[in-house]
Amino acid sequence: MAESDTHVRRNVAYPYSSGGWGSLKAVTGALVHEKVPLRETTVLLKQNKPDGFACVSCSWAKPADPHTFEFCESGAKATAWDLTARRMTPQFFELHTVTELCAWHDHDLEDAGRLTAPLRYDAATDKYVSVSWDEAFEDIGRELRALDPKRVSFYASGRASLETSYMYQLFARMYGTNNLPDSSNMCHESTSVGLKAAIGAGVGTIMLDDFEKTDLMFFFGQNVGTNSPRMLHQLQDARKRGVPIITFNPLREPGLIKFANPQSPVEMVTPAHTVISTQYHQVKTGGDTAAILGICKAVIHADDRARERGEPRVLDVGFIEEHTVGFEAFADYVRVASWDDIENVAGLPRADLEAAADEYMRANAVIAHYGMGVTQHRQGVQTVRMLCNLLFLRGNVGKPGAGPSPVRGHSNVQGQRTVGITEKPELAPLDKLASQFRFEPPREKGMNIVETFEAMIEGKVDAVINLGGNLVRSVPDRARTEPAWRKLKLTVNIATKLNRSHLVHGEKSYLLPCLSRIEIDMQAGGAQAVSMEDSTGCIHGSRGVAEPASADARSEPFIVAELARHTLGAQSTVDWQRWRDDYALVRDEIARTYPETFHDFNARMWTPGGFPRHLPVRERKWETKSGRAEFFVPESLGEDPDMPMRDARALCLMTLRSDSQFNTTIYNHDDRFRGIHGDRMVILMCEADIDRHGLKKDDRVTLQTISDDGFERRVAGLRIQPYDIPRGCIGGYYPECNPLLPLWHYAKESKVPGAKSIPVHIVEVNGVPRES
Ligand SMILES: Nc1nc2c(c(=O)[nH]1)N[C@H]1C(S)=C(S)[C@@H](COP(=O)(O)OP(=O)(O)OC[C@H]3O[C@@H](n4cnc5c(=O)[nH]c(N)nc54)[C@H](O)[C@@H]3O)O[C@H]1N2
Ligand SMILES: Nc1nc2c(c(=O)[nH]1)N[C@H]1C(S)=C(S)[C@@H](COP(=O)(O)OP(=O)(O)OC[C@H]3O[C@@H](n4cnc5c(=O)[nH]c(N)nc54)[C@H](O)[C@@H]3O)O[C@H]1N2
Ligand SMILES: [Mo]
Repeated sequence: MAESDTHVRRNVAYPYSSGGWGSLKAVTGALVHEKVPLRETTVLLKQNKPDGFACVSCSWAKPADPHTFEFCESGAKATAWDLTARRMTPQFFELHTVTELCAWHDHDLEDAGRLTAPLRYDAATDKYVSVSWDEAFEDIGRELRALDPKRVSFYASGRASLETSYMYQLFARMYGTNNLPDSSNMCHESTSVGLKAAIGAGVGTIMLDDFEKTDLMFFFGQNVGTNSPRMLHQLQDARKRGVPIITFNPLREPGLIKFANPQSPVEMVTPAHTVISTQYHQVKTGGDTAAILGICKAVIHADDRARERGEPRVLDVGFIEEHTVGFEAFADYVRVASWDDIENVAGLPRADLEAAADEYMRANAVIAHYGMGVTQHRQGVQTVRMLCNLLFLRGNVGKPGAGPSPVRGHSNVQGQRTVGITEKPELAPLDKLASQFRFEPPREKGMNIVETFEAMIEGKVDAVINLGGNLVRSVPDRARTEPAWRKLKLTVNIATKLNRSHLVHGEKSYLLPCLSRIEIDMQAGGAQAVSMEDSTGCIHGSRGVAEPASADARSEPFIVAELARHTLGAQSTVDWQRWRDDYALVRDEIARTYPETFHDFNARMWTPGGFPRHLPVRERKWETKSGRAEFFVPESLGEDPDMPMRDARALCLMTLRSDSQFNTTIYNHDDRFRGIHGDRMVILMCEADIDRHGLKKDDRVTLQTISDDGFERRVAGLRIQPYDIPRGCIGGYYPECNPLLPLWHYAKESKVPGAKSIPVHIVEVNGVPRES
């Protein structure tokens, strides 16, 4: 208790809470900035409603009985960004060459508005020029037919619907490749690999009603206030029931500290904020394996003592015996682990970890939420497995109010994998697709993101098709990946707005403007709806309500169907035109391929709250190698192998999001929650490190990645901002810091780039080189 109290008191120093008046002001500001007409602002009332559209921002669950305003600041900004009154017409492109647009800031590119008509890059004028849809589809089809399918990659960014994603993977496979990289390759792939091995399902197991039944929640490396704010509703209700929340995060994140609910008038007019985290542990970056090990050590120690004294056991012995393998080896490892090592790597005192363990042992049902702070590390998969170890000790999987909760990113990133977007052939129902569509799908492994870019650098990729995304900005190692991208023969971009990856283009390049799913999607078969899967594995329908940004933009299913039709021609056994006109037919096919989850799909897609995917682990049926939940012995305490241990000047850089961005889309240059305004070229550093490195607040530094591969990776002009963060750890923004992240610095089992632990040196201060 004393532990919680001190943490609660420390919160007082933080002026920013998530939600509250600041949040409402930001939403209104976004609508005004985008010049959204008043009648369109009512569109927000349809956001995340059973008969409305699923928010284009994060993938958090949509409740069956939504609030009147079932949106958050981030979601409202994302909606305003799509509803904007601004347009990037072909006339705009007549006025600006691509070289000229390259000099624009990323923010200004997207801020110039929605793309309205299909465009083709014209090398003679260095401009994007108008092209008819038919010409575009015919030319892209012709180009693709002339290429080797193994040298073409089909990227999916995670926003496109289940219908579009299913069509997209089928198109790629009929064309002849499993090269289906997606954003989860940079995101929760460590979850897909780690959870699959541990519990037999690569997704989280909790649902919304588990929040009503849980006794304790952990947060490891997930910034809920910024990145999944609607979840604050459930957290706040749980806190009102007295449920403790224990957070592990190097940064003191205001969004994890307290919450002012903009939809609760009482909290808006009184300063009484609800405390979110009852314990807040500022673990060192990459220290989570060690921290979790410390908690496990305290739990197993307490159980050993209880056994000796003949007291009730601390472990859920019934669960461990009936449902798991590997417990003894794990327990032996934990018993001999040294507290000194644990404290050292976690950067936390033993007493803090014991305090967390005490709460854990008191709770009968525990949820572990986690995000990029866990997955984007060299040891990301191992940490996911350690989290499972911790949950297994007290049977916290497959019972009400308990389970792992990887909080997903893009609004349908989990769903696109569910319907076949994967480069791993064993994860796709290839035999099913073969018989359903009478073709022979490719059987060899395709390329994920890192592999696509490794191959591109070696000149082994000819074309990339982009269903959303901005890879030139989102992938690591910009100085190596951007020139490789420029050498592609063909880049095809299905997008709502112009971004850097369209300007840094291949020899041939097309820009195909699509509708946002906020918009009414009228096809030959009438107004169409689509569907997505949220972070809790529930599937929802989504129907657009706003006027389309342009009569000449097309829906994503339309564009994918036409690309497939023009590329595959008569060899295709699919009637793409019928699918294009009526997405219900696509849902019928999804139901045939995946009957356990999607049976009666068309009838069930409007179920309030969504319908749950088939997930046997919720009933403690483990689809693992052993048929049981698998304990795991970590190979190390989690130290990053690329971090030079004895180099006192080395710093560990994590790349972060602000509340004013959605990935590479920068709404503005503020980070309201962290109290940073007008500047994203910032390095968060603790006062002790500022002194130790002889720096002052607002100094501008150049960072250089520590590596011996012969490449110099630098980012200059980063302003020093004092912040509450552990010594040796610093924070910067994604994507500005991506040039520092080497392509080979990834989690070895999942190939997720280690964006949260980049080893760097300060090599310049205010333009003056530092002695090395
Ligand atoms: N508004 C908004 N919402 C978004 C997005 C967005 O950009 N903007 N992006 C979407 C996407 S695609 C994703 S994947 C999610 C991302 O959402 P999150 O998973 O929250 O990802 P990040 O903001 O990158 O960082 C997460 C947190 O990890 C902490 N952290 C860093 N290193 C460590 C570590 O070693 N250990 C621990 N315990 N913590 C660490 C950071 O301090 C930060 O608070 O959000 C989605 N939602
Ligand atoms: N250093 C570092 N790098 C990271 C991360 C990090 O934390 N640190 N995070 C990683 C993560 S978690 C992710 S998910 C990736 C994301 O990486 P990407 O998927 O490459 O990037 P996004 O910024 O999500 O894509 C934005 C673009 O999508 C297009 N778009 C927006 N809405 C739509 C739509 O409805 N349809 C279509 N077709 N296009 C649309 C717009 O043109 C917009 O410019 O980045 C990763 N990279
Ligand atoms: Mo993500």
